[in-house]
Amino acid sequence: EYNIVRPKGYTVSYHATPEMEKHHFGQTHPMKPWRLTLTKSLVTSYGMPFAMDNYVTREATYEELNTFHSSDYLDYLITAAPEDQPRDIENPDKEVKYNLGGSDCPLFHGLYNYCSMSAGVSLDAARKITSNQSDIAIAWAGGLHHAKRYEASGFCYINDIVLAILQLLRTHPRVLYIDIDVHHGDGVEEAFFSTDRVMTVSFHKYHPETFFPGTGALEDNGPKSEHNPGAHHAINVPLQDGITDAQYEWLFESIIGAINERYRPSVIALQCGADSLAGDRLGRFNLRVEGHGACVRYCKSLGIPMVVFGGGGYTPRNVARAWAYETSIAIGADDRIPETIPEHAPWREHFIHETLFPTLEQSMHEPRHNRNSEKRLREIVTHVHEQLRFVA
Ligand code: ZL4
Ligand code: CA
Ligand code: ZN
Repeated sequence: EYNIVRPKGYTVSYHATPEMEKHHFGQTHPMKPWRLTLTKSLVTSYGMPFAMDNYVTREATYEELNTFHSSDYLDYLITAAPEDQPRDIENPDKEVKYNLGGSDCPLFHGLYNYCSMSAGVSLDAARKITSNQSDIAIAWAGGLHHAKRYEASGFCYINDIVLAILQLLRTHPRVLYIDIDVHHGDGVEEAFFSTDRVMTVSFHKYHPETFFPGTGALEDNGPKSEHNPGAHHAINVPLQDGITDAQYEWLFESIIGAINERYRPSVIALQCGADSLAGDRLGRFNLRVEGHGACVRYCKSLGIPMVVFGGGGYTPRNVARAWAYETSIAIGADDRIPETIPEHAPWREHFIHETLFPTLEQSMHEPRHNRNSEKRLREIVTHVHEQLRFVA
């Protein structure tokens, strides 16, 4: 009814599984897998599935997870039960095995299923790119960028992005990884520290003492040990509270534009964490859905195949808005979908304001003070340009 048709000349695939959405991290935990249900329902209400190839994916196998994660860690993840959770009210973050069972990465019923589902979605998306069956593959259930080879971290247990990039590397010489989650994409950065076939770029709030995970300084560009081909292939864009759409879009286009010219990636992996939006429960920025989506539009305009992942996002109605809007950008329907949340959308009552694009005032009681000076943003761009001189 909104005249949503398949895009001309390219294919978009949408990868999901309703299985993932039924899992719970715990009543008050910020991560709500249910936000994926809300996203899917908004995408469907706008009629977007008509314009895409839609896949319901299977769980990733142990062998697939093992291409990055250690067997010791996976074996524990399979068998660890919520009963193994250290219940210590005095000290909820007491030392635990593989960082599992604390308040950030709780053990919950069906945890292994949740993890292998998320990884399955991202791997499926990456495979559609490597087999040339899709040009933009969407995996909102993925994007769990903090997980390490042998350890869970920051709500992430399995690094589906690393697994997907390993798949992309089978047919692509150079992968550009871009991360617009408000947190530093440390797990993905670290996994590819020693190769020049993956360049990682993370935009994030940086404040080592107070903001997780505390890494990702401007000067951290990959270990500069002798003969490390991966040196200079990690780019970090450390930001402060309150950055606006205009500043973020300028930074994003200056930096990604320069990287694209110099590095010439053959495929892009874009993590679209929605906790960089204004009004996010954990976030600190003043981005609107339009500004967040502009990053997706810019990447698409480069005309390179792309896998699009989810990630953080702790105010579910805004996560659904951003990822539905970004789905519309992928299929080229962003100028055709109405700004008002469809009349017939289930869950419509969750969208307090009935628009896809809430204003800053609608997103939060008081917009955050912007602590990013124009001078500092120019310094960041200059530093990135200097790093790129080392890139062959
Ligand atoms: C919570 O309310 O900064 C977990 C986590 C659980 C329920 C009740 C338990 C109360 C906020 C966060 C105790 C909570 C103590 N519950 C949490 C150093 C910390 C140790 C844990 O978007 N405490 C750790 C991780 C970050 C820390 C952010 C972002 C993931 C991603 C990709 C991960 N961890 C201090 C905090 C709550 C909770 C409320 C919380 N945890 C906020 N920030 C963190 O990049 C998906
Ligand atoms: Ca980031
Ligand atoms: Zn995040």
